[in-house]
Amino acid sequence: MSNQGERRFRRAITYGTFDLLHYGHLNLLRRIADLADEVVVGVSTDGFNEIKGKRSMTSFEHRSELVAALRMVSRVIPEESWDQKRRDIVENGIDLFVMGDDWVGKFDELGDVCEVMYLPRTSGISSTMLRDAVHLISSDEIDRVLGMLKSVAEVLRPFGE
Ligand code: C2G
Repeated sequence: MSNQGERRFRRAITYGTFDLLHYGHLNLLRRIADLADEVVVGVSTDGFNEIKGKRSMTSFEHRSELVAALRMVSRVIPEESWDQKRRDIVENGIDLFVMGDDWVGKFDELGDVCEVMYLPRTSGISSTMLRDAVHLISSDEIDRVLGMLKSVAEVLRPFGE
């Protein structure tokens, strides 16, 4: 963790859905906090998720509460549209815009109002992976439990006759 002196920027911003908050999100926010004194996060609203074509397991309220609870996050604002970034940067006195490098190049046009940086994504984890794992476990798990219940019913049947 860099000390106050090394931080090159005053206030950074990043945006995202942050569904099923995981260590990939945390790694990004931690690295941003190493670069800037304050970190503002634009959390995508449920309505904007629809525009992005993204389904999230948890609501905007829960996703933004979790992000706001992180020690390195100074403030959370709603992300409702693709084109609010420039206004957010100017209105919030942002001097650093950061995204994971799956977005590399996509926001370079903001370079005239602040520094634009893309940091490497954390490999091996994503909200999609976690979402799929939850669905996978639930269907497999249900099948396994149903099988067990059927076996128990078979054993008990003679006693019921
Ligand atoms: N991220 C990461 N490592 C991961 C997963 C995500 O560094 N393993 C980063 C992404 O690159 C992004 C941020 O975490 O910068 C949030 O990721 P998502 O919640 O998936 O947000 P996204 O759908 O990329 O929305 O206007 C910008 C959009 O709202 C970004």
